[in-house]
Amino acid sequence: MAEPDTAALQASVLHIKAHLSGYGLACFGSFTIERDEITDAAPAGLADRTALLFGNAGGAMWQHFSVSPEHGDGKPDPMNRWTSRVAGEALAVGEGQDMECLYPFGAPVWPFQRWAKRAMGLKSSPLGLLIHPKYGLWFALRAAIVLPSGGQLEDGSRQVAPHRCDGCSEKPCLSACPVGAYSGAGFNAAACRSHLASQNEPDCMMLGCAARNACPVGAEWRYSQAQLQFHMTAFNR
Ligand code: B12
Ligand code: SF4
Ligand code: SF4
Repeated sequence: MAEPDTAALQASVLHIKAHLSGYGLACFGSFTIERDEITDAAPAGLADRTALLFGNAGGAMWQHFSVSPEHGDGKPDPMNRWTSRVAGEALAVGEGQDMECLYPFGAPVWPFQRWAKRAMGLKSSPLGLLIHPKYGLWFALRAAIVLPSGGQLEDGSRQVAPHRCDGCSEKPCLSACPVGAYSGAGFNAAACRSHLASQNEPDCMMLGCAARNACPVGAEWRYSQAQLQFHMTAFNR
């Protein structure tokens, strides 16, 4: 197969980024898909291809999602359906022929955190969530758009982000959970869920995970109460 035209690809990528930016979804950088990350259920030919990672930080995406038809239609997985729709539109607008869109939901389970580490130079916080030097814990990954085979972008620069947890001696995130769900042994989802289900514990469901809220980094990017409640409800289904 012929190598894609770099100028045409750059133009296509600019359209895709602009379209997604209009929905509060930012491009967080690019990475290469490694062979051992491909599962049997994956579309063929993804190995060694460059992909762009898209996600949300703070409340930018919520402004758009919260007024979308998906948010109000009462059907399951509204944010996943909204994401698929707007990413599909972006590929159409950008004439993204021979591109694939991969998502952090559904099957197969793609290693989005590993990809974000490569694309953005991030590291994990003690909570398992990646921490960003500016947005703290208040960002998430929504889609990876895989460029055509052989497609390269001119701007392949990578930054290694400072890891804010290194300079955080008190680590308030580790002592804020009332049931100690975060420990050196990983995240105890069962303990968290049973606490969230107890009738006299409205705080995390109303205000968001106390451990995540305890982190001082990027506090100004914290999600709104409506967005926090939406994510907590989705987690606790
Ligand atoms: C399965 C899953 C969960 C499971 C188990 C997590 C686990 N122990 O691995 C459960 C349901 C518990 C979970 C919970 C949450 N999750 Co989750 N989850 C995933 C999912 C779908 C797959 C992870 C996976 O198995 N990857 C497979 C391996 C091979 O890929 P990997 O990148 O190498 O794996 C990394 C993770 O497993 C991670 N990890 C290990 N332990 C833990 C523990 C926690 C709590 C998390 C979040 C990650 C994590 O470390 C690995 C190496 O970096 C990812 C999306 C995705 N496709 O990546 C989101 C994802 C990791 N979750 C995410 C989030 C935000 C959450 C929640 C905070 C949701 C919420 N309420 O908003 C909660 C945390 C609980 C809480 N009280 O709030 C984000 C993390 C964003 C970030 N800043 O890093 C992701 C990337 C989804 C997204 N759209 O951005 N999650
Ligand atoms: S409270 Fe400190 S250790 Fe915990 S996530 Fe935030 S910066 Fe990292
Ligand atoms: S949501 Fe509440 S119970 Fe669950 S891990 Fe966070 S602080 Fe702990």
